Amino acid sequence: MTDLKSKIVPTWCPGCQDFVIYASLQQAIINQKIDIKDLVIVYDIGCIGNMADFLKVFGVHSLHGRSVPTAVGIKLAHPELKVVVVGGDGGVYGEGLSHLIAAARLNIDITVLVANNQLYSLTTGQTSPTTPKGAKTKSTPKGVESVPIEPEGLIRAVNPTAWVKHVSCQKPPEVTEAIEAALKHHGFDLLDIDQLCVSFGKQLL
Ligand SMILES: Cc1ncc(C[n+]2csc(CCOP(=O)(O)OP(=O)(O)O)c2C)c(N)n1
Ligand code: SF4
Ligand SMILES: [Mg+2]
Repeated sequence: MTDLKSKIVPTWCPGCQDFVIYASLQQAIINQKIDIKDLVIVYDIGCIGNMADFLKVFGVHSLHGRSVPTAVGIKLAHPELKVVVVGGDGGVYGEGLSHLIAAARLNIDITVLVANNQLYSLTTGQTSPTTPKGAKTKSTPKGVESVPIEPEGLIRAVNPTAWVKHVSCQKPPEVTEAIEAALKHHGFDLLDIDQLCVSFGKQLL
């Protein structure tokens, strides 16, 4: 696994479950014997997007909410590449939701991995589209009034053939297994990964 790590030590908070996704993704790439020259990872912005600095693979650290269209562009230009998105719930389900739906409807052959901590964490814990109703966050001190979006159902509604799954960082082997399955699948994949933000999300437990 040292081959896939960059020289930069991850800056995530101690105990952040982004470490689980980081390790699982590396393990899945190794288990699936993916040749690094055939892989591109497109990172969104946010704590999870900072993985761009910690992995030694070809990649693009894109804009907040624009990782999916960047990945779609790479895939259309180079269909032979395996293209993976690594983003957060704020970027992929918030600012980038219309791009996610468009890519899913067209069944673009990309793998979207979402670290769903139900918060905008890099900016210190504002509510995101998946924050549970009633939850108190920095931007909703009286509790979130709206219901959270449900990504799996949303994607299945626009593409019944899409590969969609939800796993939790509480069970790291399942995260690795699911990433491997997504990497093997042809067509659009969404893996929603429940991830605890230990600094701003303990009240969501
Ligand atoms: C277009 C744009 N809007 C807002 C921001 C500020 N911003 C940076 S990271 C972030 C939150 C990211 O949340 P999420 O995507 O869930 O990732 P996390 O930090 O939770 O891993 C925001 C709002 C930005 N960089 N660009
Ligand atoms: S703020 Fe939250 S999501 Fe970001 S690194 Fe710290 S624990 Fe992880
Ligand atoms: Mg988030």
